[in-house]
Amino acid sequence: MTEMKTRDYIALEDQYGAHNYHPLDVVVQSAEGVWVYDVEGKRYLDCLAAYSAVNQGHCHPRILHAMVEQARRVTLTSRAFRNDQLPLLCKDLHDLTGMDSVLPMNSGAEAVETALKTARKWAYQVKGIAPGKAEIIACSNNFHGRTITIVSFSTEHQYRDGFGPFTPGFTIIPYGDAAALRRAVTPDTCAFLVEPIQGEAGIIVPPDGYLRECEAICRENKMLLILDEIQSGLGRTGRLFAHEHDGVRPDMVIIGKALSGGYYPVSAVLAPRDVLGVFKPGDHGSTFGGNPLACAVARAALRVLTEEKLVERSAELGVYFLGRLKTLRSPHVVEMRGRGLWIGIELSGPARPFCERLKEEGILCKETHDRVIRVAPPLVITREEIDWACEKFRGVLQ
Ligand code: IF1
Repeated sequence: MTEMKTRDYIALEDQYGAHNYHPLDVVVQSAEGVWVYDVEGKRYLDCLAAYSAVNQGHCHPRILHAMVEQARRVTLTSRAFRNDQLPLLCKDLHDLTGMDSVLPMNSGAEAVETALKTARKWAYQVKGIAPGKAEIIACSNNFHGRTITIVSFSTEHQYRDGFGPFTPGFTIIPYGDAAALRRAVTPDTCAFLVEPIQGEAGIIVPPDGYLRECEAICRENKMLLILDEIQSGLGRTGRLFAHEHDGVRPDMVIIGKALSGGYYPVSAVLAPRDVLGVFKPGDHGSTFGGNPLACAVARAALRVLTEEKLVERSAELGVYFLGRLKTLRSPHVVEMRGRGLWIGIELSGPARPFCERLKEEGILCKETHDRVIRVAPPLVITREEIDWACEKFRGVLQ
């Protein structure tokens, strides 16, 4: 076959791939920093960053180097044996976050499931809730992953349709309303799972002090505050964790995505020892969880985050980017909101056509919940690249 073109790749994927996504018709062949290149050599500014998994920028050389060097030594031992990378990652995460215990997993959903299992075990062992009665509260419009238990407490019809029967033991409350949390608590409630900023829901920033009030309610009712920082964490909102904007201290923090800089699925649950201490050997685990390659990649990804001051960049350039976007005058825009380099442009109508037009202009964005354009570039973006992007947004939105 002569050189394959975009349409040839799309045809192959259509023919042999399951159709569980509706991607933009761009076939990426390579990427570096904020830029991705398609099979025809066209360049795009990536304003999705793989849903904040490449905060460090695509193909960061230091993470690549760490991955290659570790891959030459050993990639996987299983947890039946120990390895020399996991202890170092646990120490690095302690030093970075102050949490004194780490349970490493692979995908974000696996880390969320791990946090749910921890909360239930803690309910029975520590809080003394009757076996099988533990309740966990979550918010409407949440996104925590795609397993059957996690979609059991999703409020998005499409994520649940056809996947029943569902896992019991979850209560849903509106997001951003601490009084609703207080009303939903029962003696059997063991935890509240929440995103500090709701990503998939459309970058919904809760009222100031919301998380602080939720923390107080959790303390008063002896229940665990579990924060899902898989997307909002690791610099995306201009702080290491989004919950720092509210100054709260969660009982469990769930991280993933940028924990590997996009090189490898790495996730983890961070918690005080008396919370993760509910697990005894054999209670929980996974084949790849805590493998030396994942840990070496994660250690390099965290080093890049801190040494290249990406959290500070996100804070400073996020204010700049949102400020520039807010000067746009467009009949289509209802609201522009966000925190750090995590911006949502809410439109009066479907966002997909605008994402298609932006693609033609060399910007890759993804609509979320039909009417919001999500703008979340890698945190290595420069002011000049933001200016270039703003001109494209102006051209398409005005
Ligand atoms: C898809 C959404 C984003 C997450 C939070 C847990 C997970 C995610 C806050 C699970 C994952 C990904 C999943 C991916 C698209 C993307 C997504 F559109 F699905 F909802 F980011 F908003 N908690 N989000 O954002 O982590 O198991 O995927 O590693 O499923 O299409 P995962």
